[in-house]
Amino acid sequence: MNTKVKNAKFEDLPYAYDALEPHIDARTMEIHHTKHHKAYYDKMMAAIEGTEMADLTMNDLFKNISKFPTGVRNNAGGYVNHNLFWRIMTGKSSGKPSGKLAEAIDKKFGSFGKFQEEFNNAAATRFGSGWAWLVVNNGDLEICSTPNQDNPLMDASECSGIPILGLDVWEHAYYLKYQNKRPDYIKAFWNVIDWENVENNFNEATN
Ligand code: MN3
Repeated sequence: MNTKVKNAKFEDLPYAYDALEPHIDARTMEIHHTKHHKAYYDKMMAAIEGTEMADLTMNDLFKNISKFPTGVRNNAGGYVNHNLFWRIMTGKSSGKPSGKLAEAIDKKFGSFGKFQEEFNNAAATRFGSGWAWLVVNNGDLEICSTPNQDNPLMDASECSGIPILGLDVWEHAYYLKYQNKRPDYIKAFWNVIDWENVENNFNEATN
């Protein structure tokens, strides 16, 4: 987020497209990354070229996003949201958080199970396209959701904080395998969370 927008890179996934099988299928991952994510990136780069936005850090762009065109909000959001999404998943999930993050979840939500319930609810009830988030807001964990490609770091976002875990609930993220059954996709997501990376995000956000 400290990189200048004009220097943003479109990166490969940190694992193979089939790494999250059977929970998230390879075809979905490949289309999601090479078509959807790539399109957000390309459109963002085209929109910022030659403007004052190009020299802002991504962080400053998000903090001032309400001043800029909606197309930038949508495409820069899509670019950044997916960067986070890929990195908080793995084919070798530990299944549960540990360390300081586990303690903070228990303290805030009562138990890991209650945390899951609340997160599932945020993801299932987000109408239309959007994201469910676990954020650190003023040092405290919160669950929330946003429409479209909004990110909690944007000044115009419905929820605020530093996102440490995000779930894409756009139909393109699950329709090939789960069709209209978003709750089944949400349930499957718990099998592929990279808790080590989420805990790193938590530690950075609470520093
Ligand atoms: Mn997506």
